[in-house]
Amino acid sequence: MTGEWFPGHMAKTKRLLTEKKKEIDLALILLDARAPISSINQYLNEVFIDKPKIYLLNKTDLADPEITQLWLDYFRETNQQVLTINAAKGSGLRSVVKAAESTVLNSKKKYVNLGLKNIPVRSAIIGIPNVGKSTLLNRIMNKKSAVVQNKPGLTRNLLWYKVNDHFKILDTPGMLWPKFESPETGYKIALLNSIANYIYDPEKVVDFLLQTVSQYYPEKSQMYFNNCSSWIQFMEGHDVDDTAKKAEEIINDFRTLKYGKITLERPEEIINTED
Ligand SMILES: Nc1nc2c(ncn2[C@@H]2O[C@H](COP(=O)(O)OP(=O)(O)OP(=O)(O)O)[C@@H](O)[C@H]2O)c(=O)[nH]1
Ligand SMILES: [Mg+2]
Repeated sequence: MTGEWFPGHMAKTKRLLTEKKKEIDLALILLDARAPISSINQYLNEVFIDKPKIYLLNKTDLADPEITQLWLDYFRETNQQVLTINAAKGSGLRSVVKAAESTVLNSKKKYVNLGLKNIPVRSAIIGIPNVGKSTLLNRIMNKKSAVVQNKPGLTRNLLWYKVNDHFKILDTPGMLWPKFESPETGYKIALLNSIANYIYDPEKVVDFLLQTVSQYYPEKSQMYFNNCSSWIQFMEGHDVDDTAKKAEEIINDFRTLKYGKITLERPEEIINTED
């Protein structure tokens, strides 16, 4: 899964965003609260290096709330603006609009000081496929403007939406990057349903899931996986013909909360690798 793959439309999106950069005042970077660091697209962040950014941890209803709090602390301690939201339900959105406005007005202080009114706030929503960008946009617009579906790669165009006279939002296609840093990053992206399922090996993905659950959620590991921390170990106790299909089922059960709220990575992992 670390091999070569990168759909052409993603490279095109980066090029188009680079071209549109002058029209964008702020990047709203949507992350999946179940794996906030693995869902940061450094490849795309390069485009927005000199722009104000707000990180939004989405799908908080699916993540472990205690770990979400640790992630909020982590982002704040590293001086990055961050908010938690649940785009599907629409919670936390007022804070997003407010934060976007004040961040942009702050960055355009000289115009504000000149007494100019209705200074435009043009935010681009960016993030990996299926993280909830179009859902967030629809919620902010308060109507179904953009197409939403639980499958990666739905939005294919960059489109501006007008929230009010001075507030505009750009919906963008989900983007990944040409090569995952590590196989684990790929497994997490697969679990989040942000990559087409023919690209990954479900058994490797579940092997990673079992390892993670056994490390961070021993009670769940006991309850659902007989304390197995690997796919081979788990399969030893099961008589299954189609092991890939069984693995897909487990992935689906993870996504639909059958095992409860599981967060796949923790700030301590980063702090440990920085040492
Ligand atoms: N549980 C939960 N589901 C969410 C949340 N936000 C979005 N979703 C769901 O995630 C799926 C993908 O949402 P989209 O808004 O289409 O995602 P996108 O980022 O626009 O996806 P692409 O256009 O493919 O890049 C849909 O099934 C949404 O209902 C959330 O906060 N919680
Ligand atoms: Mg979309």
